[in-house]
Amino acid sequence: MKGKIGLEEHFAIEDTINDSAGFFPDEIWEELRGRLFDLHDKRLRLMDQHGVEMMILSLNAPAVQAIHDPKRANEVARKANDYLAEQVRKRPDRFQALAALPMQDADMATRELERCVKDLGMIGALVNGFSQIGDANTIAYLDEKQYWPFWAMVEKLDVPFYLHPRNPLPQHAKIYEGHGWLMGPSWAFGQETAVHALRLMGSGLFDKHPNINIVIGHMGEGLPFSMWRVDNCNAWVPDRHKYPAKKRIADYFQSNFYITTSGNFHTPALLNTMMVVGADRILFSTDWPFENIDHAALWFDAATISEEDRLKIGRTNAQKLFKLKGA
Ligand code: GRE
Ligand code: ZN
Repeated sequence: MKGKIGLEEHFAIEDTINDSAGFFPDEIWEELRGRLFDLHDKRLRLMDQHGVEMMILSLNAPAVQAIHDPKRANEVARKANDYLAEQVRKRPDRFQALAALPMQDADMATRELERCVKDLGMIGALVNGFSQIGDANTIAYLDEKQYWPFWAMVEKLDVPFYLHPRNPLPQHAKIYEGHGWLMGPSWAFGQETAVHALRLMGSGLFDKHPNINIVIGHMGEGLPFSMWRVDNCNAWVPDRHKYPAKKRIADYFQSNFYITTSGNFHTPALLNTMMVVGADRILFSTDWPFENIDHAALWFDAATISEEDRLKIGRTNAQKLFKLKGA
């Protein structure tokens, strides 16, 4: 399929590049390092080869979320955002941008989001899970009350918010001790992000701000498969669930969430996701440079779905969600 749009597609700057090391053997890291810095060369060539018309770009992970000092987090976010905006201005037909945000300070994050959207022309934000604030061990999740004024701005600006994975802190990762292969994209990323998304759904945030659109990657971080059980576990027990939100968790999942195919190029997972949220809420993505464009595109182009759904998932859903030209 030609004209695909991807929206979990990363780059890095000098200040953040090393956050992506450590997930890969040295020789692979050399390749990835180059891929993260490159925008206009190999990246565009591969996009051309595999029918990807546009990448909506975002900074690598955890990057700004792991900079404990709020002032420094703000500086690095601004630097990355200014750089990205400058690159997008060179090829707005091929690249658009999601803002990195210093969530260490909700006011700062709100101001930076507004600046990125209004002054730099960005079309959304991407945040890497919880933020470390003041020291390595003090963390905040995005459902916490300090962030609700920030969410009011997300709704007001009407831009999608991508909730991207990061690893849990070591003290929250005891279950993975001695089983390091489960950290990162194989399992811990998805677990961390799924719970974070469930916290948002149960918090009542979407009752107060029903027009917020959250995007999650990796075919929904396992949530489509588990959503029925989340709402129905022990359904014979009265008042089994107590959370601030008014509706079933699945109601928010189906109204406030979009899901991308990033890093999960598997047709049974896609079909399950289509059955749970529908083809209108699923969007093609690769997770470049951590996954290969050819793996994503060759799978997606041949996946056993209708051509109508392929066009929606590959292109038109993204055009609509991000109000891109041609929508
Ligand atoms: C990602 O962005 O999803 C990612 C990383 C690091 C390793 C693998 C991966 O940030 O998929
Ligand atoms: Zn990613």
